[in-house]
Amino acid sequence: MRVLLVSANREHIPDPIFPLGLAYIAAAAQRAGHAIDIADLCFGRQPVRDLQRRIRAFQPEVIGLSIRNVDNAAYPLTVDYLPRHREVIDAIRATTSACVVVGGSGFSILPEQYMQALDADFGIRGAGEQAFVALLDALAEKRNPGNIPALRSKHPWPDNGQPVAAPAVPPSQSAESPWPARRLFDYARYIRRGGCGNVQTKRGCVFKCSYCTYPLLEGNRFQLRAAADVVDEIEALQTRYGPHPIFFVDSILNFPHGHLEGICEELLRRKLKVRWSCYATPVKLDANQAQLMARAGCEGIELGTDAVDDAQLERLGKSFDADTVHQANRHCLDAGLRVCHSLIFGAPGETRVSIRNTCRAIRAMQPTAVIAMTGVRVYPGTPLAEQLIAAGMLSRAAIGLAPAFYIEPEVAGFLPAYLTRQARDAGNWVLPGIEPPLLPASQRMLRALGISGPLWRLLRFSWMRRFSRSKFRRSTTSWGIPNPRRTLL
Ligand code: B12
Ligand code: SF4
Repeated sequence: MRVLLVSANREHIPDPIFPLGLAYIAAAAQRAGHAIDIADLCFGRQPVRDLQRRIRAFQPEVIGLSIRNVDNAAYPLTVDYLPRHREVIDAIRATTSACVVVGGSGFSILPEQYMQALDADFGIRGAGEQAFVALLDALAEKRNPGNIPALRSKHPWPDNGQPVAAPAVPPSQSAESPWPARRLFDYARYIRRGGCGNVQTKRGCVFKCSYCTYPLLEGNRFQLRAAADVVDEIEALQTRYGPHPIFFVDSILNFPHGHLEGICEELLRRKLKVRWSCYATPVKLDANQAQLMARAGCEGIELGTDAVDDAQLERLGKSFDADTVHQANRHCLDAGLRVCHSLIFGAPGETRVSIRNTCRAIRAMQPTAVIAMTGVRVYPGTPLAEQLIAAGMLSRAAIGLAPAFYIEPEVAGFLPAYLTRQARDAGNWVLPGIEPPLLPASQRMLRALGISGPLWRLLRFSWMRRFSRSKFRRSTTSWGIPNPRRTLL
Protein backbone atom coordinates (compact mmCIF):
# COMPACT_ATOMS: atom_id res chain seq x y z
CA MET A 1 0.00 0.00 0.00
CA ARG A 2 1.04 3.63 -0.41
CA VAL A 3 1.39 4.95 3.11
CA LEU A 4 2.08 8.55 4.08
CA LEU A 5 3.40 8.89 7.63
CA VAL A 6 2.82 12.29 9.21
CA SER A 7 4.60 13.63 12.29
CA ALA A 8 2.24 16.24 13.73
CA ASN A 9 4.63 17.54 16.38
CA ARG A 10 5.63 21.18 15.82
CA GLU A 11 6.86 21.96 19.33
CA HIS A 12 10.39 23.39 19.39
CA ILE A 13 10.66 23.89 23.16
CA PRO A 14 12.80 22.71 24.89
CA ASP A 15 14.04 21.45 21.49
CA PRO A 16 12.67 20.09 18.22
CA ILE A 17 12.58 16.33 18.87
CA PHE A 18 13.26 13.80 16.14
CA PRO A 19 10.09 11.64 15.73
CA LEU A 20 11.73 8.38 16.73
CA GLY A 21 8.45 6.48 17.19
CA LEU A 22 7.28 7.29 13.67
CA ALA A 23 10.70 6.28 12.30
CA TYR A 24 10.19 2.86 13.95
CA ILE A 25 6.76 2.60 12.31
CA ALA A 26 8.25 3.60 8.94
CA ALA A 27 10.93 0.91 9.21
CA ALA A 28 8.41 -1.81 10.10
CA ALA A 29 5.97 -0.85 7.33
CA GLN A 30 8.74 -0.59 4.76
CA ARG A 31 10.13 -3.98 5.74
CA ALA A 32 6.60 -5.41 5.25
CA GLY A 33 6.72 -4.18 1.64
CA HIS A 34 4.63 -1.01 1.79
CA ALA A 35 5.62 2.17 -0.07
CA ILE A 36 6.38 4.86 2.51
CA ASP A 37 6.54 8.63 2.24
CA ILE A 38 7.02 11.07 5.14
CA ALA A 39 5.49 14.45 5.96
CA ASP A 40 7.22 15.97 8.97
CA LEU A 41 5.41 19.13 10.07
CA CYS A 42 8.10 20.28 12.51
CA PHE A 43 10.01 22.85 10.49
CA GLY A 44 8.05 24.18 7.51
CA ARG A 45 6.67 27.72 7.41
CA GLN A 46 3.36 26.44 6.09
CA PRO A 47 3.33 22.86 7.35
CA VAL A 48 -0.35 22.21 6.68
CA ARG A 49 -0.15 23.42 3.07
CA ASP A 50 3.04 21.40 2.59
CA LEU A 51 1.19 18.36 3.88
CA GLN A 52 -1.63 18.87 1.40
CA ARG A 53 0.86 19.22 -1.45
CA ARG A 54 2.56 16.01 -0.36
CA ILE A 55 -0.78 14.19 -0.24
CA ARG A 56 -1.68 15.35 -3.78
CA ALA A 57 1.68 14.27 -5.12
CA PHE A 58 1.92 10.87 -3.37
CA GLN A 59 -1.79 9.91 -3.44
CA PRO A 60 -1.57 7.72 -0.31
CA GLU A 61 -4.10 5.00 0.41
CA VAL A 62 -3.38 5.18 4.13
CA ILE A 63 -2.17 8.09 6.27
CA GLY A 64 -0.51 7.28 9.58
CA LEU A 65 -0.61 10.29 11.90
CA SER A 66 1.75 10.38 14.87
CA ILE A 67 0.62 12.41 17.86
CA ARG A 68 3.42 12.69 20.41
CA ASN A 69 2.11 15.39 22.75
CA VAL A 70 -1.42 16.26 23.84
CA ASP A 71 -0.28 19.23 25.92
CA ASN A 72 2.89 20.60 27.49
CA ALA A 73 2.00 19.05 30.87
CA ALA A 74 2.75 22.37 32.59
CA TYR A 75 0.56 24.42 34.94
CA PRO A 76 -0.59 27.22 34.90
CA LEU A 77 0.83 27.99 31.43
CA THR A 78 -0.76 24.95 29.90
CA VAL A 79 -0.46 24.61 26.15
CA ASP A 80 -2.97 22.31 24.50
CA TYR A 81 -1.99 20.88 21.11
CA LEU A 82 -5.42 19.46 20.22
CA PRO A 83 -6.53 22.43 18.06
CA ARG A 84 -3.41 21.99 15.91
CA HIS A 85 -4.02 18.25 15.60
CA ARG A 86 -7.57 19.02 14.48
CA GLU A 87 -6.20 21.47 11.92
CA VAL A 88 -4.03 18.68 10.49
CA ILE A 89 -6.87 16.17 10.31
CA ASP A 90 -9.18 18.73 8.69
CA ALA A 91 -6.52 19.45 6.05
CA ILE A 92 -6.11 15.72 5.39
CA ARG A 93 -9.87 15.18 5.07
CA ALA A 94 -10.17 18.18 2.74
CA THR A 95 -7.51 16.72 0.43
CA THR A 96 -7.99 12.96 0.34
CA SER A 97 -10.31 10.12 1.21
CA ALA A 98 -7.36 7.98 2.37
CA CYS A 99 -7.87 5.99 5.54
CA VAL A 100 -6.43 7.79 8.61
CA VAL A 101 -4.70 5.79 11.36
CA VAL A 102 -3.61 7.68 14.49
CA GLY A 103 -0.94 6.59 16.98
CA GLY A 104 1.81 7.93 19.22
CA SER A 105 2.25 8.55 22.94
CA GLY A 106 -0.17 11.49 23.02
CA PHE A 107 -2.88 9.49 21.30
CA SER A 108 -2.17 6.45 23.50
CA ILE A 109 -2.79 8.39 26.71
CA LEU A 110 -6.36 9.25 25.62
CA PRO A 111 -7.22 6.86 22.79
CA GLU A 112 -11.02 6.88 23.00
CA GLN A 113 -11.20 10.65 23.45
CA TYR A 114 -8.78 11.28 20.57
CA MET A 115 -10.60 8.85 18.27
CA GLN A 116 -13.71 10.91 18.80
CA ALA A 117 -12.11 14.34 18.72
CA LEU A 118 -10.20 13.63 15.50
CA ASP A 119 -12.76 11.37 13.88
CA ALA A 120 -9.94 9.05 12.79
CA ASP A 121 -10.69 5.80 10.98
CA PHE A 122 -8.36 3.77 13.18
CA GLY A 123 -6.17 4.31 16.19
CA ILE A 124 -3.39 2.16 17.60
CA ARG A 125 -2.59 2.41 21.26
CA GLY A 126 0.97 1.89 22.47
CA ALA A 127 3.81 0.45 20.42
CA GLY A 128 2.69 0.45 16.82
CA GLU A 129 5.12 -1.58 14.74
CA GLN A 130 3.30 -4.91 14.69
CA ALA A 131 -0.24 -3.59 14.93
CA PHE A 132 0.22 -1.02 12.14
CA VAL A 133 1.70 -3.57 9.77
CA ALA A 134 -1.09 -6.05 10.59
CA LEU A 135 -3.68 -3.35 9.91
CA LEU A 136 -2.03 -2.34 6.61
CA ASP A 137 -1.96 -5.96 5.50
CA ALA A 138 -5.64 -6.37 6.34
CA LEU A 139 -6.59 -3.16 4.55
CA ALA A 140 -4.56 -4.19 1.49
CA GLU A 141 -6.39 -7.51 1.38
CA LYS A 142 -9.74 -5.87 2.21
CA ARG A 143 -10.30 -8.22 5.13
CA ASN A 144 -11.18 -7.85 8.75
CA PRO A 145 -7.95 -7.33 10.65
CA GLY A 146 -9.40 -9.47 13.44
CA ASN A 147 -8.35 -8.98 16.99
CA ILE A 148 -5.36 -6.71 16.54
CA PRO A 149 -4.37 -5.82 20.08
CA ALA A 150 -4.58 -2.11 20.81
CA LEU A 151 -6.63 -1.30 17.70
CA ARG A 152 -9.40 1.27 17.93
CA SER A 153 -11.77 1.52 14.99
CA LYS A 154 -14.52 3.86 13.87
CA HIS A 155 -15.92 1.36 11.39
CA PRO A 156 -18.03 -1.68 12.05
CA TRP A 157 -16.45 -4.58 10.18
CA PRO A 158 -18.65 -6.09 7.51
CA ASP A 159 -18.30 -9.70 8.64
CA ASN A 160 -18.01 -10.09 12.39
CA GLY A 161 -18.49 -6.59 13.75
CA GLN A 162 -16.07 -4.39 15.71
CA PRO A 163 -12.68 -5.84 16.50
CA VAL A 164 -12.38 -6.52 20.19
CA ALA A 165 -10.58 -3.61 21.89
CA ALA A 166 -7.97 -5.49 23.87
CA PRO A 167 -5.55 -3.62 26.13
CA ALA A 168 -2.26 -2.53 24.61
CA VAL A 169 0.21 -5.37 24.34
CA PRO A 170 3.80 -4.35 25.02
CA PRO A 171 5.97 -4.18 21.94
CA SER A 172 8.53 -6.71 20.92
CA GLN A 173 11.88 -4.94 20.93
CA SER A 174 14.29 -7.62 19.93
CA ALA A 175 17.58 -7.36 18.12
CA GLU A 176 15.69 -8.39 14.98
CA SER A 177 13.40 -5.33 15.11
CA PRO A 178 14.46 -2.96 12.36
CA TRP A 179 16.17 0.20 13.54
CA PRO A 180 14.20 3.41 13.05
CA ALA A 181 14.20 4.48 9.37
CA ARG A 182 15.89 7.84 10.02
CA ARG A 183 17.07 8.12 6.41
CA LEU A 184 13.44 8.87 5.36
CA PHE A 185 13.47 11.97 7.59
CA ASP A 186 15.71 15.02 7.86
CA TYR A 187 17.54 13.67 10.94
CA ALA A 188 20.51 16.00 10.34
CA ARG A 189 18.24 19.03 10.77
CA TYR A 190 17.12 17.74 14.18
CA ILE A 191 20.76 17.42 15.23
CA ARG A 192 21.45 20.98 14.10
CA ARG A 193 18.29 22.52 15.53
CA GLY A 194 17.66 20.23 18.49
CA GLY A 195 21.24 19.67 19.54
CA CYS A 196 21.07 15.87 19.69
CA GLY A 197 19.76 12.68 18.18
CA ASN A 198 17.83 9.99 20.05
CA VAL A 199 18.10 6.26 20.64
CA GLN A 200 15.98 3.79 22.59
CA THR A 201 17.72 0.95 24.42
CA LYS A 202 14.67 -0.64 26.05
CA ARG A 203 10.97 -0.20 26.64
CA GLY A 204 8.90 -0.26 29.80
CA CYS A 205 9.29 0.61 33.46
CA VAL A 206 8.76 -1.63 36.48
CA PHE A 207 8.29 1.20 38.98
CA LYS A 208 4.88 2.48 39.98
CA CYS A 209 5.21 6.21 40.54
CA SER A 210 1.69 7.44 41.19
CA TYR A 211 1.31 9.98 38.36
CA CYS A 212 3.41 8.32 35.67
CA THR A 213 2.16 7.20 32.26
CA TYR A 214 5.34 5.47 31.10
CA PRO A 215 4.41 1.98 32.33
CA LEU A 216 1.01 2.44 30.62
CA LEU A 217 2.61 3.53 27.35
CA GLU A 218 5.51 1.08 27.22
CA GLY A 219 4.45 -1.75 29.54
CA ASN A 220 5.31 -2.49 33.17
CA ARG A 221 8.19 -4.81 32.51
CA PHE A 222 11.47 -4.10 30.76
CA GLN A 223 12.14 -5.23 27.21
CA LEU A 224 15.85 -4.86 26.73
CA ARG A 225 17.85 -4.58 23.55
CA ALA A 226 21.25 -6.23 23.43
CA ALA A 227 24.07 -3.79 24.22
CA ALA A 228 25.89 -4.66 20.98
CA ASP A 229 22.79 -3.87 18.91
CA VAL A 230 22.34 -0.50 20.66
CA VAL A 231 25.97 0.43 20.15
CA ASP A 232 25.86 -0.75 16.50
CA GLU A 233 23.01 1.72 16.00
CA ILE A 234 24.89 4.55 17.70
CA GLU A 235 28.02 3.80 15.69
CA ALA A 236 26.04 3.77 12.44
CA LEU A 237 24.49 7.13 13.36
CA GLN A 238 27.87 8.72 14.10
CA THR A 239 29.27 7.41 10.83
CA ARG A 240 26.35 8.55 8.71
CA TYR A 241 25.59 11.94 10.30
CA GLY A 242 28.93 12.84 11.88
CA PRO A 243 29.65 13.07 15.62
CA HIS A 244 26.61 14.28 17.55
CA PRO A 245 25.24 13.84 21.07
CA ILE A 246 22.56 11.26 21.78
CA PHE A 247 19.67 11.37 24.24
CA PHE A 248 18.57 7.92 25.38
CA VAL A 249 14.78 8.09 25.46
CA ASP A 250 14.30 5.19 27.91
CA SER A 251 12.01 5.86 30.87
CA ILE A 252 15.12 5.42 33.05
CA LEU A 253 18.40 4.30 31.54
CA ASN A 254 20.16 3.02 34.67
CA PHE A 255 17.70 0.27 35.62
CA PRO A 256 17.64 -2.75 35.69
CA HIS A 257 21.17 -3.01 36.95
CA GLY A 258 23.54 -4.38 34.31
CA HIS A 259 21.76 -3.04 31.22
CA LEU A 260 23.34 0.40 31.23
CA GLU A 261 26.63 -1.13 32.32
CA GLY A 262 26.60 -3.40 29.25
CA ILE A 263 26.06 -0.44 26.94
CA CYS A 264 28.78 1.66 28.61
CA GLU A 265 31.27 -1.21 28.44
CA GLU A 266 30.49 -1.78 24.77
CA LEU A 267 30.98 1.95 24.02
CA LEU A 268 34.31 1.84 25.85
CA ARG A 269 35.41 -1.41 24.21
CA ARG A 270 34.86 0.11 20.77
CA LYS A 271 36.48 3.40 21.90
CA LEU A 272 33.41 5.16 20.55
CA LYS A 273 33.59 8.80 21.59
CA VAL A 274 29.97 9.88 21.82
CA ARG A 275 28.42 12.35 24.25
CA TRP A 276 25.10 11.27 25.64
CA SER A 277 22.50 12.07 28.26
CA CYS A 278 19.49 10.27 29.73
CA TYR A 279 16.78 10.03 32.37
CA ALA A 280 17.87 8.11 35.47
CA THR A 281 16.58 6.93 38.83
CA PRO A 282 18.53 7.48 42.06
CA VAL A 283 17.82 3.80 42.90
CA LYS A 284 21.16 1.92 43.01
CA LEU A 285 22.95 4.84 41.38
CA ASP A 286 26.27 4.28 43.14
CA ALA A 287 29.81 5.58 42.60
CA ASN A 288 30.70 2.72 40.23
CA GLN A 289 27.73 3.37 38.01
CA ALA A 290 28.30 7.14 37.93
CA GLN A 291 31.99 6.74 37.10
CA LEU A 292 31.29 4.20 34.38
CA MET A 293 28.69 6.50 32.82
CA ALA A 294 31.12 9.43 32.87
CA ARG A 295 33.89 7.36 31.28
CA ALA A 296 31.51 6.15 28.57
CA GLY A 297 30.63 9.69 27.47
CA CYS A 298 27.66 10.66 29.63
CA GLU A 299 27.55 14.42 29.96
CA GLY A 300 24.44 14.81 32.03
CA ILE A 301 21.56 12.97 33.62
CA GLU A 302 18.04 14.04 34.42
CA LEU A 303 17.16 12.49 37.77
CA GLY A 304 13.48 11.71 38.35
CA THR A 305 13.73 12.94 41.92
CA ASP A 306 10.28 14.56 42.29
CA ALA A 307 10.77 15.45 45.99
CA VAL A 308 13.41 15.27 48.68
CA ASP A 309 11.08 14.64 51.59
CA ASP A 310 10.47 11.06 52.72
CA ALA A 311 6.74 11.42 53.36
CA GLN A 312 6.13 13.10 50.02
CA LEU A 313 8.28 10.56 48.16
CA GLU A 314 6.18 7.79 49.67
CA ARG A 315 2.94 9.52 48.69
CA LEU A 316 4.24 9.84 45.11
CA GLY A 317 4.87 6.09 45.08
CA LYS A 318 8.62 6.55 44.60
CA SER A 319 10.89 3.61 45.35
CA PHE A 320 13.60 5.58 47.13
CA ASP A 321 14.02 7.96 50.04
CA ALA A 322 15.60 11.37 50.43
CA ASP A 323 18.91 9.88 51.53
CA THR A 324 19.17 7.90 48.30
CA VAL A 325 18.69 11.14 46.33
CA HIS A 326 21.50 12.83 48.25
CA GLN A 327 23.86 9.92 47.63
CA ALA A 328 23.02 9.60 43.93
CA ASN A 329 23.52 13.33 43.48
CA ARG A 330 26.91 13.20 45.22
CA HIS A 331 28.12 10.18 43.22
CA CYS A 332 27.18 11.90 39.95
CA LEU A 333 28.81 15.24 40.79
CA ASP A 334 31.94 13.45 42.10
CA ALA A 335 32.16 11.56 38.81
CA GLY A 336 31.97 14.84 36.89
CA LEU A 337 28.43 14.33 35.56
CA ARG A 338 26.03 17.26 35.24
CA VAL A 339 22.81 16.63 37.17
CA CYS A 340 19.34 18.03 36.60
CA HIS A 341 16.67 17.19 39.18
CA SER A 342 13.06 16.97 37.96
CA LEU A 343 10.72 17.99 40.78
CA ILE A 344 6.95 17.92 41.20
CA PHE A 345 5.38 20.25 43.75
CA GLY A 346 1.76 20.19 44.95
CA ALA A 347 0.88 16.49 44.57
CA PRO A 348 -1.62 15.06 47.08
CA GLY A 349 -0.46 15.40 50.66
CA GLU A 350 2.08 18.12 49.90
CA THR A 351 2.54 20.59 52.76
CA ARG A 352 4.53 23.77 53.19
CA VAL A 353 6.94 21.72 55.29
CA SER A 354 7.53 19.11 52.57
CA ILE A 355 7.99 21.86 49.97
CA ARG A 356 10.55 23.64 52.15
CA ASN A 357 12.32 20.35 52.89
CA THR A 358 12.69 19.62 49.19
CA CYS A 359 13.90 23.13 48.35
CA ARG A 360 16.40 23.16 51.22
CA ALA A 361 17.76 19.74 50.27
CA ILE A 362 18.08 20.66 46.61
CA ARG A 363 19.97 23.84 47.48
CA ALA A 364 22.37 21.79 49.59
CA MET A 365 22.98 19.31 46.77
CA GLN A 366 24.13 22.04 44.35
CA PRO A 367 22.94 20.35 41.17
CA THR A 368 23.59 21.79 37.72
CA ALA A 369 19.93 22.53 37.10
CA VAL A 370 16.40 21.93 38.41
CA ILE A 371 13.18 21.56 36.44
CA ALA A 372 10.25 22.09 38.77
CA MET A 373 6.60 21.52 37.93
CA THR A 374 3.83 23.33 39.78
CA GLY A 375 1.05 20.81 40.32
CA VAL A 376 0.84 17.33 38.94
CA ARG A 377 -0.74 16.43 35.59
CA VAL A 378 -3.37 13.75 36.16
CA TYR A 379 -3.51 11.13 33.41
CA PRO A 380 -6.17 8.43 33.06
CA GLY A 381 -5.20 4.94 34.22
CA THR A 382 -2.46 6.09 36.59
CA PRO A 383 -2.48 5.18 40.30
CA LEU A 384 -2.93 8.89 41.06
CA ALA A 385 -6.08 9.14 38.94
CA GLU A 386 -7.50 6.00 40.59
CA GLN A 387 -6.68 7.39 44.02
CA LEU A 388 -8.45 10.68 43.28
CA ILE A 389 -11.46 8.86 41.81
CA ALA A 390 -11.67 6.58 44.88
CA ALA A 391 -11.52 9.62 47.16
CA GLY A 392 -14.44 11.14 45.26
CA MET A 393 -12.32 14.07 44.09
CA LEU A 394 -12.50 13.20 40.43
CA SER A 395 -14.97 11.45 38.19
CA ARG A 396 -13.63 9.12 35.53
CA ALA A 397 -15.37 11.18 32.89
CA ALA A 398 -13.59 14.34 34.06
CA ILE A 399 -10.18 13.12 32.88
CA GLY A 400 -10.76 13.95 29.30
CA LEU A 401 -9.26 16.06 26.58
CA ALA A 402 -8.92 19.13 28.78
CA PRO A 403 -5.55 18.77 30.58
CA ALA A 404 -6.23 18.12 34.29
CA PHE A 405 -3.85 19.09 37.12
CA TYR A 406 -3.91 18.54 40.85
CA ILE A 407 -2.47 21.01 43.35
CA GLU A 408 -2.91 20.23 47.02
CA PRO A 409 -5.36 22.94 48.17
CA GLU A 410 -3.35 23.67 51.31
CA VAL A 411 -0.39 24.90 49.25
CA ALA A 412 -2.10 26.08 46.06
CA GLY A 413 -1.98 29.77 46.98
CA PHE A 414 1.54 29.65 48.37
CA LEU A 415 3.30 27.52 45.77
CA PRO A 416 3.71 29.68 42.61
CA ALA A 417 5.19 32.68 44.43
CA TYR A 418 7.39 30.48 46.63
CA LEU A 419 8.79 28.54 43.66
CA THR A 420 9.35 31.72 41.68
CA ARG A 421 11.40 33.09 44.60
CA GLN A 422 13.39 29.84 44.81
CA ALA A 423 14.07 29.97 41.08
CA ARG A 424 15.16 33.60 41.16
CA ASP A 425 17.47 33.01 44.15
CA ALA A 426 19.04 29.86 42.77
CA GLY A 427 19.36 30.99 39.15
CA ASN A 428 19.52 27.45 37.76
CA TRP A 429 15.87 26.51 38.12
CA VAL A 430 13.43 26.18 35.23
CA LEU A 431 9.70 26.42 36.01
CA PRO A 432 7.99 25.24 32.79
CA GLY A 433 4.47 26.15 33.96
CA ILE A 434 5.39 29.56 35.28
CA GLU A 435 8.30 30.77 33.19
CA PRO A 436 8.92 28.57 30.14
CA PRO A 437 12.62 28.03 29.74
CA LEU A 438 13.43 29.48 26.35
CA LEU A 439 12.20 31.69 23.62
CA PRO A 440 12.31 29.79 20.34
CA ALA A 441 14.52 32.53 18.86
CA SER A 442 17.02 32.34 21.76
CA GLN A 443 17.15 28.59 21.54
CA ARG A 444 17.73 28.77 17.76
CA MET A 445 20.54 31.23 18.39
CA LEU A 446 22.30 28.94 20.88
CA ARG A 447 22.04 26.01 18.46
CA ALA A 448 23.29 28.19 15.60
CA LEU A 449 26.34 28.98 17.74
CA GLY A 450 27.06 25.25 17.69
CA ILE A 451 25.98 24.50 21.25
CA SER A 452 24.73 20.93 21.34
CA GLY A 453 23.41 18.61 24.06
CA PRO A 454 20.80 19.49 26.69
CA LEU A 455 20.71 23.26 27.25
CA TRP A 456 20.04 22.91 31.00
CA ARG A 457 23.76 22.02 31.36
CA LEU A 458 24.57 25.64 30.58
CA LEU A 459 22.76 26.84 33.69
CA ARG A 460 25.97 26.19 35.60
CA PHE A 461 27.42 29.28 33.93
CA SER A 462 26.56 32.65 35.39
CA TRP A 463 26.27 34.24 31.91
CA MET A 464 23.61 31.68 31.00
CA ARG A 465 21.78 32.27 34.27
CA ARG A 466 21.69 36.00 33.59
CA PHE A 467 20.77 35.45 29.95
CA SER A 468 17.98 33.04 30.79
CA ARG A 469 16.54 35.38 33.40
CA SER A 470 16.47 38.42 31.19
CA LYS A 471 15.92 37.04 27.72
CA PHE A 472 14.64 33.50 27.79
CA ARG A 473 11.59 33.49 29.94
CA ARG A 474 8.39 34.38 28.22
CA SER A 475 4.97 32.75 28.39
CA THR A 476 4.93 31.06 25.04
CA THR A 477 5.96 27.93 23.26
CA SER A 478 6.69 27.65 19.59
CA TRP A 479 3.29 26.66 18.28
CA GLY A 480 0.85 26.31 21.12
CA ILE A 481 -1.60 28.72 22.58
CA PRO A 482 -1.74 29.02 26.40
CA ASN A 483 -4.96 27.27 27.21
CA PRO A 484 -7.52 28.22 29.80
CA ARG A 485 -9.44 24.98 29.04
CA ARG A 486 -7.25 23.06 31.50
CA THR A 487 -8.85 21.82 34.70
CA LEU A 488 -7.49 22.32 38.19
CA LEU A 489 -8.80 19.59 40.45
C1 B12 B 1 12.37 11.11 25.97
C2 B12 B 1 11.19 12.05 26.15
C3 B12 B 1 11.42 13.43 26.08
C4 B12 B 1 12.81 14.02 25.78
C5 B12 B 1 13.10 13.84 24.28
C6 B12 B 1 14.57 13.88 23.97
C7 B12 B 1 14.86 13.43 22.57
N1 B12 B 1 15.84 14.07 21.96
O1 B12 B 1 14.24 12.53 22.04
C8 B12 B 1 12.60 15.51 26.22
C9 B12 B 1 13.03 15.67 27.66
C10 B12 B 1 13.32 16.57 25.41
C11 B12 B 1 11.08 15.63 26.15
C12 B12 B 1 10.43 16.83 26.03
C13 B12 B 1 9.04 16.96 26.05
N2 B12 B 1 8.16 15.98 26.36
CO1 B12 B 1 8.61 14.17 26.44
N3 B12 B 1 8.87 12.28 26.59
C14 B12 B 1 9.90 11.52 26.39
C15 B12 B 1 9.53 10.03 26.57
C16 B12 B 1 10.09 9.53 27.88
C17 B12 B 1 9.98 9.08 25.46
C18 B12 B 1 9.59 9.52 24.05
C19 B12 B 1 10.21 8.56 23.04
O2 B12 B 1 11.08 8.94 22.29
N4 B12 B 1 9.79 7.29 23.03
C20 B12 B 1 10.34 6.26 22.16
C21 B12 B 1 9.50 6.08 20.89
C22 B12 B 1 10.05 4.93 20.07
O3 B12 B 1 8.18 5.77 21.31
P1 B12 B 1 6.90 6.56 20.79
O4 B12 B 1 7.25 7.90 20.32
O5 B12 B 1 5.84 6.48 21.83
O6 B12 B 1 6.43 5.72 19.51
C23 B12 B 1 5.81 4.45 19.60
C24 B12 B 1 4.28 4.51 19.77
O7 B12 B 1 3.82 5.70 20.37
C25 B12 B 1 3.75 4.27 18.41
N5 B12 B 1 3.60 5.37 17.45
C26 B12 B 1 4.25 6.55 17.36
N6 B12 B 1 3.84 7.22 16.28
C27 B12 B 1 2.91 6.48 15.66
C28 B12 B 1 2.15 6.71 14.50
C29 B12 B 1 1.26 5.72 14.08
C30 B12 B 1 0.47 5.96 12.85
C31 B12 B 1 1.08 4.53 14.83
C32 B12 B 1 0.11 3.51 14.41
C33 B12 B 1 1.83 4.32 16.00
C34 B12 B 1 2.74 5.29 16.39
O8 B12 B 1 4.69 3.36 17.86
C35 B12 B 1 6.01 3.81 18.23
C36 B12 B 1 6.98 2.66 18.22
O9 B12 B 1 6.52 1.61 19.05
C37 B12 B 1 7.96 10.11 26.61
C38 B12 B 1 7.27 9.15 27.57
C39 B12 B 1 7.18 7.77 27.00
N7 B12 B 1 7.61 6.82 27.76
O10 B12 B 1 6.73 7.59 25.90
C40 B12 B 1 7.70 11.57 27.04
C41 B12 B 1 6.46 12.26 26.53
C42 B12 B 1 6.25 11.95 25.06
N8 B12 B 1 6.77 13.74 26.66
C43 B12 B 1 5.78 14.41 26.99
C44 B12 B 1 5.81 15.83 27.08
C45 B12 B 1 4.57 16.51 27.62
C46 B12 B 1 6.96 16.56 26.71
C47 B12 B 1 7.12 18.09 26.69
C48 B12 B 1 5.92 18.88 26.16
C49 B12 B 1 7.46 18.50 28.12
C50 B12 B 1 7.74 19.97 28.33
N9 B12 B 1 6.79 20.70 28.91
O11 B12 B 1 8.79 20.41 27.96
C51 B12 B 1 8.37 18.27 25.81
C52 B12 B 1 7.99 18.40 24.32
C53 B12 B 1 9.19 18.41 23.42
C54 B12 B 1 8.84 18.46 21.94
N10 B12 B 1 9.58 19.25 21.18
O12 B12 B 1 7.93 17.81 21.51
C55 B12 B 1 4.54 13.56 27.24
C56 B12 B 1 3.45 13.67 26.16
C57 B12 B 1 2.07 13.53 26.78
C58 B12 B 1 1.43 14.86 26.94
N11 B12 B 1 1.10 15.31 28.15
O13 B12 B 1 1.23 15.50 25.96
C59 B12 B 1 5.14 12.12 27.38
C60 B12 B 1 4.26 10.99 26.89
C61 B12 B 1 5.46 11.93 28.88
C62 B12 B 1 4.25 12.00 29.78
N12 B12 B 1 4.09 13.06 30.53
O14 B12 B 1 3.42 11.14 29.83
N13 B12 B 1 10.49 14.40 26.21
S1 SF4 C 1 8.55 8.25 37.08
FE1 SF4 C 1 10.29 7.14 36.15
S2 SF4 C 1 10.69 5.47 37.58
FE2 SF4 C 1 8.64 6.22 38.06
S3 SF4 C 1 7.24 4.90 36.86
FE3 SF4 C 1 7.68 6.73 35.63
S4 SF4 C 1 9.40 6.16 34.34
FE4 SF4 C 1 9.29 4.66 35.99
